[in-house]
Amino acid sequence: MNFEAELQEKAEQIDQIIKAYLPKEEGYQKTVIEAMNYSILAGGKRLRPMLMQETFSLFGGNSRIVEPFMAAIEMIHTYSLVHDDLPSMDNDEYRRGRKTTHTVYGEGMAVLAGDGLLNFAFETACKAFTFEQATLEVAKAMTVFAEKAGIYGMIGGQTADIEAEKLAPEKITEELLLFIHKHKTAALLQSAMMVGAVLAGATDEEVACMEKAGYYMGMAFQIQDDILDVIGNQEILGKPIGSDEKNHKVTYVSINGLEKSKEDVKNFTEQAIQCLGGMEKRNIFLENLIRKLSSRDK
Ligand code: GRG
Repeated sequence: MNFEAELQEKAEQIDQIIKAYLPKEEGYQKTVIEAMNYSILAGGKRLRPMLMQETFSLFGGNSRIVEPFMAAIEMIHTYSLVHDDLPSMDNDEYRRGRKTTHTVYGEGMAVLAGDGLLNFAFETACKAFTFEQATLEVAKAMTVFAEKAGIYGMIGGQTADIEAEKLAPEKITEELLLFIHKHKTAALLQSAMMVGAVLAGATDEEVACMEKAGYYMGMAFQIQDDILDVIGNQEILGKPIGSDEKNHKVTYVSINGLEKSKEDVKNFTEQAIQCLGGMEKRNIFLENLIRKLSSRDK
């Protein structure tokens, strides 16, 4: 099977796993659950669960214990998008080719849907404790999962990002920008790879290598995101381009220019793949996935 076909097949399987863990739309809380499911079923590349599953398999994992965490990380990611799109944050009308959650359900319900997804992510990940094997690994994975999504991870990055919007452009140093990218974007990719490794029983050293790989990947991913905001195709992206300029945002591209940014996407990608090269076994699909992301158009 070629890479594209394999990618599509895996994404479809992941969709099934996610669907199996979604809450039922019933009861007096039906509306918030509908809004949660609307957001998560809007599509998306399912990159984080895929990275988790592939890293799990890289370290020899072959059970279904990773599945609740795969669904859970997509819930965390989706909540962050729902909240990021709110009028009080980026105020975006389209995401994943559909109207954003607050546009359809109203702002209050979108806040709750994001909160609901965040909380339900932990309820879902906890289901891994009911599997027979590996309770210690699940506890370790839960620790990584919680930390990378929180104030020392994604929320920390989003905080610095929002504050940076109020700074004069010359006050935004490369160091601050790298902090933002590392936390806002890379933290969840690190979480995906580290949780996959931990659940498969990888050593602390191997998990640390996955943290590094996730960091490099995250940098490449965010720079490519900034590039697409300038030269991407709105139809393919499923959201408007030019939003960074509209919001007067200093980005990697506005500091370093398009050409250097493109080069750095390649460099960070190769560094991520080098981290994987140091492992005992290889997962060629995972390496190809990381390469593919460096030239993604959505
Ligand atoms: C609100 C706590 C909080 C955090 C928001 C994720 C995020 C932080 C903001 C969204 C905007 C943004 C540019 C985030 C950087 C990460 C990123 C490029 C997310 C988009 O991820 P994809 O491309 O999306 O994997 P799909 O839709 O394919 O799942």
